[in-house]
Amino acid sequence: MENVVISGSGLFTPAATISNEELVNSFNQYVDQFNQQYAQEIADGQMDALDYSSCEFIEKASGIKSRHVLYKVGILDPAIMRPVFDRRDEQQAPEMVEMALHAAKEALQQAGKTAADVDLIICAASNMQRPYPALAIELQQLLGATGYAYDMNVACSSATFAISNAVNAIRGGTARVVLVVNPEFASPQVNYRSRDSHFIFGDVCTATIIEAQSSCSSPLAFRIMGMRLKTQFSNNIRCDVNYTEHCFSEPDPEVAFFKQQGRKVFKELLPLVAEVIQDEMAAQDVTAADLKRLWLHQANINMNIFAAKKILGRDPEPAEAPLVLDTYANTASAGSIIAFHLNKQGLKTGDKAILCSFGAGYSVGCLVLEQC
Ligand code: CO8
Repeated sequence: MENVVISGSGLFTPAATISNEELVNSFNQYVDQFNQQYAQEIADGQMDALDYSSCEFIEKASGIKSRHVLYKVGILDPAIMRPVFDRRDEQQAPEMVEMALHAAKEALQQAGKTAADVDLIICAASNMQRPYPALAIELQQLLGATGYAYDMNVACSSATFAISNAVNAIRGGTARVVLVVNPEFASPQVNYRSRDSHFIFGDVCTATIIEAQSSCSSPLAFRIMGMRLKTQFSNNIRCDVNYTEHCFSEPDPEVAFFKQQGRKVFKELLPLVAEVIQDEMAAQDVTAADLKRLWLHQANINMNIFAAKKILGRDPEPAEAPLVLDTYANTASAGSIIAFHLNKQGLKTGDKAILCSFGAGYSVGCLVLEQC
């Protein structure tokens, strides 16, 4: 079987940030206004008063201190509480394509490749700004790449599932150099009026170049030794927005938003994640002692530490299982790739590592990597 490597990675980080303090301050102003507006209904027992959010809770429960967003305007205004931005016309690339273009250029440069070398582009993310034409095809045109391109969505596991598709395309002979982009424009899907979830997501885009080891000229590449994908249906992380919404006589005002049962996700997903990683390690004859790094999905600090401990059989050193949650928050499918991109230095040839995503579906995507 042909050896396939990740030969470059890229990251686009929006300039604007929102700290927990800013977010909680705006949320608590909204709570005061709501409770004042509905004081009578609350006093009569027809409605529950809203509770304040807290920075202490957010940081302790999730590890998140701040997040990047494409459009900060509107999010913190208690009368608006959503990103405010203009609809783009057909002549302008949508935000996701624009973000992907930046991340792609860095990944190509790292891999020592140009757009002319790329013959497959996969845009893999939790949301697409339109169903068709595929965002990946617009990116293909803007980059000046040939070959073919398509979009795919496996929520938080979109990046790892797309890398696995890239490996299979290379081994199957339908592509030689694949660009995978993960533009996660999450902020429009966040319900900034929900105390349970207003703090979770940030916007970002990652990119990776996947190619045959025989064509790789990158000074830092990782051979994909093994891949294991797993899905198991759950309603505990869900979004129902879709093109049929306008047909319903009673449109659901919450339909566009991300919803989850965070506790259940935590409990049900972790055993699945540990099983998938351990099964693939066994298949590749890789032991915990061989692992030099764990680039894990970034949804929750406690979840990451728990997963790393289960895999390593001991507490992880911070550098072994790097966290980017504090500054990036949960960035869906991009999270494990950000951890990889920012923390792939410092390993030696032959060192083994795990790159693993997990999230809605449920879905788990695990890659066992070896530094070339
Ligand atoms: N401030 C203060 N208190 C709060 C807040 C808040 N903001 N929110 C909740 N509380 C309170 C609750 O009311 C509760 O109080 P009480 O004990 O009195 O009932 C208490 O805090 C504890 O609440 P929880 O049990 O809900 O808190 P947890 O400790 O479970 O933490 C988390 C909540 C952080 C959400 C945690 O459950 C978690 O991270 N779980 C894992 C979830 C996960 O990994 N999800 C994956 C989602 S990402 C994904 O799959 C991609 C989807 C597609 C992307 C979409 C892009 C937008």
